[in-house]
Amino acid sequence: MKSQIKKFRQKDFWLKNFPKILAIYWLAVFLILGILGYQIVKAKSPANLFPSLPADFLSSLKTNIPPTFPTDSSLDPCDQDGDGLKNEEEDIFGTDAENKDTDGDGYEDGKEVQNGFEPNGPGRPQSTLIIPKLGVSAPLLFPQNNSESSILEELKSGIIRYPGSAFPGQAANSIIFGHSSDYFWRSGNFKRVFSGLNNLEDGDEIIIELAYVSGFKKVLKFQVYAKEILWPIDQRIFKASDKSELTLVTCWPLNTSLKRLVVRAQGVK
Ligand SMILES: [Ca+2]
Ligand SMILES: [Ca+2]
Ligand SMILES: [Ca+2]
Repeated sequence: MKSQIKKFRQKDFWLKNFPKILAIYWLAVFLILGILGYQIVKAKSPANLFPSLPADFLSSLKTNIPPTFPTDSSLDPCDQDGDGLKNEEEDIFGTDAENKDTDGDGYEDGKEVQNGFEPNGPGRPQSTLIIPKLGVSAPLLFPQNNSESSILEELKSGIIRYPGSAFPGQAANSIIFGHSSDYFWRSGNFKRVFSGLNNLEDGDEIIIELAYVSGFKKVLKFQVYAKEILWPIDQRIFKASDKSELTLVTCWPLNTSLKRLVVRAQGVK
């Protein structure tokens, strides 16, 4: 008898509270859907193309990457004139290893190269990144500002060297970003320039052609040696190196910005 009363009370409880239970159920469903929707929109938002980059990213990058601007030549015996370019780098960029300011414009060779300027004359070099296997040939741009809006604007016209990382050919890591996908309504001819990056394998060639206003030209060759898929917050993306390296970075999987596909290549002489 007692158990019958108990069962009846339980049934009565569910009947009485059914509207409340239903309301709580749907509230929970909407809440979960809302959180999921927000996460998806957030992940795909252009404003979060670089969600991983902390505010102090640039300074951390500068500490991780070997210094390119030693102020005292005695710090680096390989940099004879103390302008921030090692002797071997001066050779690559056609500058004078015994003169801090080869073109005499008031800016040292190292600072001109690092900031994407011509160390042998006025202006900036035309720079092109070529990946023969993928049929990619795109202008390599050098934004001076590492804000997301600035980088996204530059990515409409090509691929970019991340500000603060090495100039290609310097004995350090040059970090290069390119789109693998982008919203259809956004302008630009390079929205999928790095969409085939996952097809690169060890030994594949990457070329950077530099054409300076002065007429000086240089072809830099690199070979792929590693490929990784990392979370955006993973600082290994910005691995330091004391050798000439390229790190190509793009959003992955395709049509998302959830993770980063990272292709590493080392300089070939
Ligand atoms: Ca030097
Ligand atoms: Ca020099
Ligand atoms: Ca100069």
